[in-house]
Amino acid sequence: MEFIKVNKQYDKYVALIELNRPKELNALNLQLMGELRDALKDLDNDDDVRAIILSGNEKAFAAGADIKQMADKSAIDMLKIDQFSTWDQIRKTKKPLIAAVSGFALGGGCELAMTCDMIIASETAKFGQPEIKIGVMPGAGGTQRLTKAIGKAKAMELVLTGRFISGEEAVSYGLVNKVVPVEMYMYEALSLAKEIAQMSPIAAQLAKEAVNRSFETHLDEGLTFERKNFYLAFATEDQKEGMAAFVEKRKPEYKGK
Ligand code: CO8
Repeated sequence: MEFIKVNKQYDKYVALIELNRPKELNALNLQLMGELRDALKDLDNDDDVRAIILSGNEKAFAAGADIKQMADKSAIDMLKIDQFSTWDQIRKTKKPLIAAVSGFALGGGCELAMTCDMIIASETAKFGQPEIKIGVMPGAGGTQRLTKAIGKAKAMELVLTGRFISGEEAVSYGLVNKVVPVEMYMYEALSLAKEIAQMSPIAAQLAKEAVNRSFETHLDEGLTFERKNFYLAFATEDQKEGMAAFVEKRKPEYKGK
């Protein structure tokens, strides 16, 4: 891996992926995105991983798609490159995925953070969709996910002006779970990941799928999907263990079975 670093055991059951193109502010070129897709697939298949943190560095989570790589491309080139199939695979990651964002999360960087399940931000974080300033528009879900996260009025403002918002603002709009001082954001993301990693990993996967379904379908179908996943949870040993532990007043030991 050239443009990402993967630590499968950042903590017990918690893996960390760091975007690693610091000189380019982690601009998301095609190779980086391919590496990220492969790493997530690998972690998804690893029973020793129950939650994944995705981070950049203090200065940049990611400053967007690699503008230099796209600048000369025609519409047909972009169609043939079909980079969004990679994004679609990333979106299908089954394990809980937490973005730990410091510095710039712009354009594709903001979209990548929103593709994650939760966002922890540092006080220095800057979120934005500045594509309009370079003559294009968001293409990796920005117009959809940002609108669902923060509502039409604010999303329209950010997408049409390219303005950045701070971590504090992002929390107040519901885009971000929590904002903390820069020296704390990785710790905070890890605390959240560790808490989730204590749960049954199958229950976490089923619950994640069901929450995501609420964005993709109407209520009736979403409720049916939720119920099926709820019933499926009763096929696991973890369900027996979790409920027995409650009755016996002890801590559950989940095995992911
Ligand atoms: N692509 C390529 N290189 C970049 C990018 C980028 N998005 N962002 C920064 N860099 C490079 C700069 O060119 C510079 O390189 P060099 O030293 O060789 O000139 C280096 O990173 C450092 O950047 P700056 O000197 O500009 O640093 P500043 O601190 O002065 O400014 C900013 C930081 C404000 C973040 C500024 O770099 C900037 O405006 N960057 C571009 C932000 C942007 O427009 N992002 C949206 C890109 S388009 C997009 O994301 C489309 C998404 C849909 C498709 C997704 C597919 C992956």
